Amino acid sequence: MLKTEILRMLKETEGYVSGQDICEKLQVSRTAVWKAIRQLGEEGYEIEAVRNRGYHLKMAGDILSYEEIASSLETRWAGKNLLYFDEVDSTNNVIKREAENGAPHGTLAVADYQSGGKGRRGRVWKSPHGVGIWMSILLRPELTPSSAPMMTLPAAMAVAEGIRAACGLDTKIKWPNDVVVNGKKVCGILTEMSAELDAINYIVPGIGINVNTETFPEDIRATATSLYLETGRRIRRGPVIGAVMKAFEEVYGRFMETGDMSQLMEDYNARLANRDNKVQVLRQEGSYTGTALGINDRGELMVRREDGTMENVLSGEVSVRGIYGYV
Ligand code: BT5
Repeated sequence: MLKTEILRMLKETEGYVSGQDICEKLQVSRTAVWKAIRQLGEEGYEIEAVRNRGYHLKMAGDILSYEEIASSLETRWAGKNLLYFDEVDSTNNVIKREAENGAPHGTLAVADYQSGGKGRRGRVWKSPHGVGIWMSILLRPELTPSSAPMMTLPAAMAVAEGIRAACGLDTKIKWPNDVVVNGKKVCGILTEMSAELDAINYIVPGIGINVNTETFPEDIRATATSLYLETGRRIRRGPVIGAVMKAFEEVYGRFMETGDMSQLMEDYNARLANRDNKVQVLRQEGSYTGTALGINDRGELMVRREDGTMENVLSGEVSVRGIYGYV
């Protein structure tokens, strides 16, 4: 799309980009360029036009749009098929519908607002306007259905790495599906799938990142945080999406070489927030406490119970709570 390509050129250039250069590089008319620049202006980009010099993008605010995301992606397949919505019920639902209609591996749906954001087990994921990244990606891996829940783990690693690359902020992972800073949740992941008995049709990791949220509703104030609250800076969402997707391609590649966490285990455990912590494993059959030692190559959390016996906790089976707080 022309607007995306122009935006990409403007972002890559410190000074001015001449109208002539844009026309030549993108093989379009002056009028088409002028129209696209005007539309970008209407979307909120501040683009200076100076006679004989060309166009210059002033530091953009945090705008989320198709063009903003597309021009931030440096990936081979993740997000190549991109869908953007100002408002949607849940990007996981969007991707599931797309998957049923044959959308390709790597299709990415991003929304500025979700009216029905979902957490696990029917919980609600608060997804207000203008301050977060609510996105889901379609994966069609050749794996056995029992491996699918594990996909949450590489997704969490990609979020942690993407946040580090885009904002220089170190985060930890609370097994299996949260990314945390200072013991508070900055990101949650919900992985859904469709499978036959012996094969996966598709997997949908849905990622919610609180980016510029200033205050949270009362019920999650003590446990939730945002990139803005942790860095003290306004963060642009486009580059964070780009960095997370780039990191995701890399970790997904390493995951798929073996179809499990064996190559990622060490990096994952280095970022594990609950490592060596006392945890409470909440199961329907009854809960118990122990010490979280790290994950194994199946992505299970290895817990040493107080009587010394070892348990491998399967994600999706249980919730893990820190005894001294949320992590
Ligand atoms: C999760 O569930 O953490 C998974 C969240 C996944 C959200 C993404 S957004 C894109 C995609 N589309 C969707 O509809 N969902 C995915 P869980 O571990 O069950 O945690 C849910 C709990 O987190 C809630 O019960 C609240 O206590 C808390 N919570 C809700 N909204 C929050 C937020 N914005 N930030 C931090 N905590 C939140």
